[in-house]
Amino acid sequence: MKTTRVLRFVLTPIAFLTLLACTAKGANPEPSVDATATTSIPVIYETDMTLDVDDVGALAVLHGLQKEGKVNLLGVGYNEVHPLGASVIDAINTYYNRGTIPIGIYMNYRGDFKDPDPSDYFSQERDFDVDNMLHDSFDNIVGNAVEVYKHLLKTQADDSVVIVSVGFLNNLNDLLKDPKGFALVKKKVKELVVMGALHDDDFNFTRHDLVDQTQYVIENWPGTLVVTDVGGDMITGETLTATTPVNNPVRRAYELEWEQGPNVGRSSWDQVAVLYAVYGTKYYEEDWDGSGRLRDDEGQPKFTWRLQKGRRGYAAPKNDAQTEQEIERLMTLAP
Ligand SMILES: [Ca+2]
Repeated sequence: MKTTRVLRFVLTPIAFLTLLACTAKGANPEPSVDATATTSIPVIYETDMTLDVDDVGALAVLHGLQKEGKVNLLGVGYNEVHPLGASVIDAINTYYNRGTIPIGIYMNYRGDFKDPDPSDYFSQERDFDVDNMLHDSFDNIVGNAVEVYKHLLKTQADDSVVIVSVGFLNNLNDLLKDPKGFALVKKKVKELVVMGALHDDDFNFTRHDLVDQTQYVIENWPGTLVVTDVGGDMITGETLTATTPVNNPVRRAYELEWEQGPNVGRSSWDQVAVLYAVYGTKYYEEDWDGSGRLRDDEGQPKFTWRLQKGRRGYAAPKNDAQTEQEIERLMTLAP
């Protein structure tokens, strides 16, 4: 509780002022667009980057895909509540020369975010933690996630944006409950890809007492929502130390996570979701039959949804080894 309350008072004014400053400067409000991005997929990445490190790997994959012209990363939503989360995301974006990408953070006004997660790769107050790596939080918007989403979506082509959620669904719940947010999602978003177990998820869908928000998003998302839950056995990030420089925050995060040191990888749930969002049926089998099932945080049945073509689906890699290799390749690409 204490952390939550402190966060609310520390982050809210900074974020609000930053958002105001960016608007007041009269700076071009258009999201950053790479010159090569004309045929690429506009993506918003929604992450809980804190406890586990596959969120870092998945952001690296998105930057790799952008380098290859396949993605235009419009912004990042942060659905955990660690006060240094935005700095870590910005440090990674800065390493890839995209430090002006807007970052939307969860505003815990209702205090409904229980037991925030700690991190091994930031917040330890060591000089070499990822939040202390090179970045500038004042050259990009850092604001309320709902406002950042609306700002990003309004300038995009209809039915074009893909949102990839690899953490909790609190930001997207708030976005749907905002009337303008809902209208923009309906008009501009092509697909939402969600990392979470199709049946009885016990982390992304229930942690922090957010199971009602999860149900709301799965029930009310106005377009296509596809779940992925494969990746536990796919270990990636093992070659970051050997193949990328010491100033790479992705490498640093993997070395610090669980205090595991160099040349050790981690499961790839979040990268699997990102790769599906961009590669689709080239690498994945889609399933539009059957159902998904949500349990509450006590493990009791709560909600069941039907899979249906174009509305609710499930996707898994056709070939785990091929997908794992592609993730490792993209995670270790130079900026
Ligand atoms: Ca995650």
